[in-house]
Amino acid sequence: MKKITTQVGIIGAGPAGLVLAHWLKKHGISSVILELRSREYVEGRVRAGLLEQNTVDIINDLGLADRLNTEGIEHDGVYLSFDEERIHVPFAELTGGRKITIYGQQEVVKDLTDAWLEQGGQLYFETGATAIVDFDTDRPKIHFESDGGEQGILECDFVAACDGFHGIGRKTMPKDSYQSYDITYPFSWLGILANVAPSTDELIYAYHENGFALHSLRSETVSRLYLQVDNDEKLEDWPDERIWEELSTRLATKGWTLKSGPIFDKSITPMRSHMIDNLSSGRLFLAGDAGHIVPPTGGKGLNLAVADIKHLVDGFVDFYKNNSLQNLDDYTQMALRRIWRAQDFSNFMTQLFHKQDEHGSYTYKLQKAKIDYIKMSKAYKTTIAENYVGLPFETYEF
Ligand code: FAS
Ligand code: PHB
Repeated sequence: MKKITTQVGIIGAGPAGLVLAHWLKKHGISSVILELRSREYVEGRVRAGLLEQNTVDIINDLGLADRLNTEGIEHDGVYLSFDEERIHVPFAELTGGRKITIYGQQEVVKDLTDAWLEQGGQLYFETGATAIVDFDTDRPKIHFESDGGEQGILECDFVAACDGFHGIGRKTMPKDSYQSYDITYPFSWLGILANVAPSTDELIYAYHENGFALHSLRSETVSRLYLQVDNDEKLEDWPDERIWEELSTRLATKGWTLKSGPIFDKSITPMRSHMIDNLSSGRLFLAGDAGHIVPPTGGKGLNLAVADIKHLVDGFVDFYKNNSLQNLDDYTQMALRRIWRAQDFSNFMTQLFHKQDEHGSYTYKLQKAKIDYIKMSKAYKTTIAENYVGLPFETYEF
């Protein structure tokens, strides 16, 4: 039986687990990461692409942003389209210069994994955590099994379950220690990556009577686009021509054309809002998708995972530097404020831009009323702007 010891045992080498490992190292706190999947799989997984100002600042503070700062694409604003009419929200102007950066999640994962291994960091790929025990003591243990079937135990002071929605972290939490909240939306996102220059300088979120569409990007030569589809639709129902046709229709506006090109990645993602209102039990702490899922319409998933880590690191540093558990006891409270903010904003954007009822219905009229108010109100634009770029951490210290 393989035995490993460390200060913080981390389950999952996604954005949450990797940022945590690097940030703890910066404070001289050791950690070991267990990752169920292979390095190729984790680095090849196509997911988010929108980084909030806070996330970019944190990766820079960790000294891991060389490629992000050269290849990431900064945006000052976003286009909101409704019934083929487009308005612009200049969020840098409305938030004192805060911006978003478009940089693929898998690029973030590649950069942080490369740096962690180059610095001699311990990261076991194809090694799944199978059980978390003794987390009600001061020496919790993570039982793990590597792909080759080798069993092992990782003994530590704290367990950080950064193992996503399907991980064992949340499943290990005592059921009576939290309340959970769930919404599954009656639609999904069909997402594509295509080798074609983006047809827009900033993102376009579009409501159309055929359904939602989003024009995002990954570089000057790669576009990332999404379409609202019904939950029972399959990729085989969507040949490339039909995808480009529908994108052109839904993103249409006078004097603008969508360029199409070869699609090299296609996936359908269900849309859900999920969270539990307690992120720790004893020495077990949850962060990221392990504790909460938001629909991607607000671009919050990855950013919320990184924000949790800021509060968790505050807790671990307080323990190892001041021998105090105060900040760790406050972890859930501090993280929940931002999580509910992101839940609300992501739900708002999802309700505003997705087709949910007949065109012309009362629901549609309310969506239209919101868009008209955004058009006429600087205050409303500012609300959307500050939520979209992400509120500074100090805002939540009330
Ligand atoms: P992650 O899920 O990224 O990482 C968890 C890791 O834990 C995984 O690598 C997993 O293999 C590992 N793991 C699980 N169980 C384990 C075990 N027992 N032992 C060891 N390791 C284990 N957000 C957006 O903002 N925009 C998007 O467009 C967007 N698209 C998405 C598309 C999809 C299909 C999904 C699922 C999510 C998407 N998201 C998007 C949200 C996404 O970005 C997440 O919020 C982000 O990955 C969360 O990061 P982590 O919490 O680190 O979890
Ligand atoms: C993306 O670029 O993948 C992206 C951008 C904004 C979103 C969701 C996804 O709201």
